[in-house]
Amino acid sequence: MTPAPAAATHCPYCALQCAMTLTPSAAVPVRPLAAPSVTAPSVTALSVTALSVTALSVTAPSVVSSGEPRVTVSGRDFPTNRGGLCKKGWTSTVLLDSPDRIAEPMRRGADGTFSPVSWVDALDDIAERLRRGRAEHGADSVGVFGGGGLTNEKAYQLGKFARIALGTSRIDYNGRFCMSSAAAAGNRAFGVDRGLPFPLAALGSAETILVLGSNVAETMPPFIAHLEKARANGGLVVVDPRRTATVRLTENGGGTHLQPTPGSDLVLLLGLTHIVIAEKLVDERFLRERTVGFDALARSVGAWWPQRVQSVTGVPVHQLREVARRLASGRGSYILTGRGVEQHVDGTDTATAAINLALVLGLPGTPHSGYGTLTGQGNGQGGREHGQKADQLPGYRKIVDPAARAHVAAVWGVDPDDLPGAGLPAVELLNSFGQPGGVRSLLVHGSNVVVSAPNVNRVRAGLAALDLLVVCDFFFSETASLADYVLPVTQWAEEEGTMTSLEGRVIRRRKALDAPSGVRNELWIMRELARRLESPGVFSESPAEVFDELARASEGGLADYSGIDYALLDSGAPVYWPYPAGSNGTPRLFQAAFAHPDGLARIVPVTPRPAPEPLNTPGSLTLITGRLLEHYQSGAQTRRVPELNDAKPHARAELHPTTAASLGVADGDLVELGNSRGSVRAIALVTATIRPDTVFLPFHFAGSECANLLTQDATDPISGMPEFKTTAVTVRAVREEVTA
Ligand SMILES: Nc1nc2c(c(=O)[nH]1)N[C@H]1C(S)=C(S)[C@@H](COP(=O)(O)OP(=O)(O)OC[C@H]3O[C@@H](n4cnc5c(=O)[nH]c(N)nc54)[C@H](O)[C@@H]3O)O[C@H]1N2
Ligand SMILES: Nc1nc2c(c(=O)[nH]1)N[C@H]1C(S)=C(S)[C@@H](COP(=O)(O)OP(=O)(O)OC[C@H]3O[C@@H](n4cnc5c(=O)[nH]c(N)nc54)[C@H](O)[C@@H]3O)O[C@H]1N2
Ligand code: SF4
Ligand SMILES: [Mo]
Repeated sequence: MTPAPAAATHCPYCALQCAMTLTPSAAVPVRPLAAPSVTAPSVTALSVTALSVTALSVTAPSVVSSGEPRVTVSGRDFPTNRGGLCKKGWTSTVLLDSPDRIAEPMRRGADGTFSPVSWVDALDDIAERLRRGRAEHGADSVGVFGGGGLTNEKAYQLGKFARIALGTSRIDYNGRFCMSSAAAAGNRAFGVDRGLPFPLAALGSAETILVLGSNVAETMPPFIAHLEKARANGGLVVVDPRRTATVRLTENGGGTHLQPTPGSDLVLLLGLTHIVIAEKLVDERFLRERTVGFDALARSVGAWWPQRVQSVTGVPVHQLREVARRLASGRGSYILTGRGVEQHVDGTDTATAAINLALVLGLPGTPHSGYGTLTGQGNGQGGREHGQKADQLPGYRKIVDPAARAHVAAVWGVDPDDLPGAGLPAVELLNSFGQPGGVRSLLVHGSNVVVSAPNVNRVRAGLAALDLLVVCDFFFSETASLADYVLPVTQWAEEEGTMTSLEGRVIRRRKALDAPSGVRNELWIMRELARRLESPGVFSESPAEVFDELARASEGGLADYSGIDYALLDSGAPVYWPYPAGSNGTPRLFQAAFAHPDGLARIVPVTPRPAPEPLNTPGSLTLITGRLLEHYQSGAQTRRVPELNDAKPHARAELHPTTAASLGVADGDLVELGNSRGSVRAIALVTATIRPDTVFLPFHFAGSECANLLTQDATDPISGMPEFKTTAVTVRAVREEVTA
């Protein structure tokens, strides 16, 4: 038997898109697997002080198998991960043969149990019910919820399917929970939103890097190699209310930890900007030649003198001054934001304040410096460019723009007047379920909303009120378990496609093995439904054909892919968008001009607003939520990987020793966190890494451990981002129950 060739591809999980090679097991040379080499080099966050950043990328064993997967993973050298992978990457192939995998379409019967059904029967019935729903309640009664994990091809086709096969405006996706605030701020300031407008490896030349609200050491472990120079220079500054694994990289001379009160980052940034202006550290020439709006900003930060900022944020004046001066040193400074500062009701303004600080220092678009946001999901960047967003058409175009409608309608072969208008952002979409005039039938592609959306009790009630819920997934996720139909789809190693990573680089996902016979690619599912719905336009099931169409649809847009095709990507050339036909792409944006028509960046003054729900009220703690190294998102995938789940089987509520003592809680005790929306039970993890006024929960767990039972569905007025990061809760010990 000739072994199948190895496939050069990328990890299925986060936006770092670490390069990996998948080798079919038969092709793996037989070699003794000595005990140490079968253990994946998990970059454990807790051993960060001992971690040699370079060793991480080179000492990874080349072959790791967990169980006997049909393919084995090896890290592949690439500028972003330099051969390194985290635990999730090493164990990613386990899910291809997971016993939980859904092998054929499933239909929920009247008794609530699922039974198999043929593809033809499932698709016929779904199409008929969609057609009926549309006839009775209008096209906008059908909704689509997409995901930032979908390939560019699937994300593009889903947007097209919604607009022309279903005729609905009601499409949005989980990127609204992820990148929408930074995207809105980037569009407003620079005229374009590419998360990192420079190659990631450029960070390696910086002497100062300010990381606000990101815990990259756990969320993208191989990333930390790019922080090494700044760290060696003592210039890594991490802003986080917790002393995270990333914060620990600042210890021993690596840099500075600023530990603000949760939700006070906007004030912190206004304070840093105030100091930069007051100490005359601004880049006057840059401001004059490349920006507009400085005078209004200077006036607006006037009131945020250091002492006042200290009293709001808790960050001492001397640290504020040190950080401002260091950023202005002129020796290469980057400012990066993550979800910790963006997932708030003022997330767009906070990201704007970070951009304003970068602009007064003259960082964006200049060599060895810049501002960027760290995109999260595997295709979180591409997923926000091709039309899954409620207000958007491919090429990062606006659906309300007549020229954009005309261009895209021509590519799709439809009349521009037949395209629907703008729909509803994710939280409003979810909250419309079962409401008069709201969505009654829903298709979900790549999200587990009953775990990951804010205020999930409300989401669950909305899903229950639907006439039809169809979920495409590999597993019975918590959302799939509520569906009328679950359609099993191919996983990453079983399909071809492209992804656009956090640095705006388009990369190839390659097929390594055949999918189980009962599962289908989503491009095929969309084609089959479109045919049954007698849709206009062409719905190809070939990823390369869909990509070529996407490239044409994007032509002339902000995210222009028109010069890219599979042959170019397969040549291994670095491909950064915008990549108009005939160009060589754009590794570094903004070198000559920003993307506004006049080429100037906009400095937009922003000011703090009162929180929708008060924090720090007597008797309450501030709940902050985030991630653990071992789990990905709603946990639908990683809770099914034994090695990951065994390491972190439950949500643990992190409490400061002083707070725990005052509540009478010891490490390992069961606690209940509650507020008006719900309650969560979790085991206490008593740790001094957290502030006494806060409690931390990861959001990867379901059932009574689901953090989003407590979160608010109040949203940012510009981006629609929910307030995921802060919520007031009460915490009490649960006495009657004994934990294992
Ligand atoms: N292991 C793992 N890695 C992942 C993912 C995953 O689920 N698991 N998901 C991927 C995705 S989609 C994303 S979006 C990224 C997210 O990556 P990150 O942004 O790094 O992740 P989070 O843990 O959500 O938030 C980062 C930090 O914000 C802090 N924080 C909370 N509130 C505040 C605040 O008010 N101010 C400040 N300054 N900080 C605050 C938290 O303490 C936390 O340490 O990770 C990607 N990588
Ligand atoms: N409290 C709190 N809540 C949060 C956050 C937080 O920090 N705190 N972070 C938010 C963020 S940044 C994000 S990105 C969201 C993410 O949360 P979700 O949107 O729930 O993301 P996943 O858990 O990745 O869900 C993806 C689902 O789709 C399936 N899937 C994976 N790939 C594909 C595919 O190609 N096709 C199809 N059809 N299915 C696929 C997986 O099996 C899984 O069930 O959570 C948000 N929720
Ligand atoms: S950091 Fe981990 S999860 Fe993210 S792409 Fe790399 S291996 Fe995958
Ligand atoms: Mo995300």
